[in-house]
Amino acid sequence: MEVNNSPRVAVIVGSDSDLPVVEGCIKLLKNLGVQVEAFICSAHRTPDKAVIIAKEAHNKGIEVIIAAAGKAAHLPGVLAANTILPVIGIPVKTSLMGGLDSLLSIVQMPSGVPVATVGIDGAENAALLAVQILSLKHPELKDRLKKFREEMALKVEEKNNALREKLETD
Ligand code: RP5
Repeated sequence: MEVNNSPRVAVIVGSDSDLPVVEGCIKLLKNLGVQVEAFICSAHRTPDKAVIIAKEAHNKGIEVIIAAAGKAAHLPGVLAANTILPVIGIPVKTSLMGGLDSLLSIVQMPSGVPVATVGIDGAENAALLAVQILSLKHPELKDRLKKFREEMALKVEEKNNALREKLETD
């Protein structure tokens, strides 16, 4: 049963310690007009729940799953194994290995079960990639993505102008 026609994303973290990493992701998704459903769920500490969330996601109207995890970061892969929805993995930076452990755990999926992996702590890119996928079905998101890119380019141009002005006056 589909809940409504609004674009909807699930953001799932492996621990509450991952929450600061996904705050920006959730904010950006909401700013772009995407409904967010959030869960704390561990592939290792609550494995049954991870399977249930993945299996029920489609029927709840979720169209993309974003999953952030650190260390032996198996959450995105476990979710991907239990749904055909696209799963975007965010490797969380860790104190011992800087997030390389998380990155390799998420990106090196076996052939047949992909996880679209963004950079370490790449929460904003995860949100944007999710919205780009959603925009194929929800055309209103295309205009918002274009506006986001234009504003981003404008900010770079402003910094460029400020730099050039500074060099001229130095
Ligand atoms: C992973 O272990 C979580 O995604 C988290 O990044 C990491 C550490 O979890 P805590 O010990 O902080 O709960 O499952």
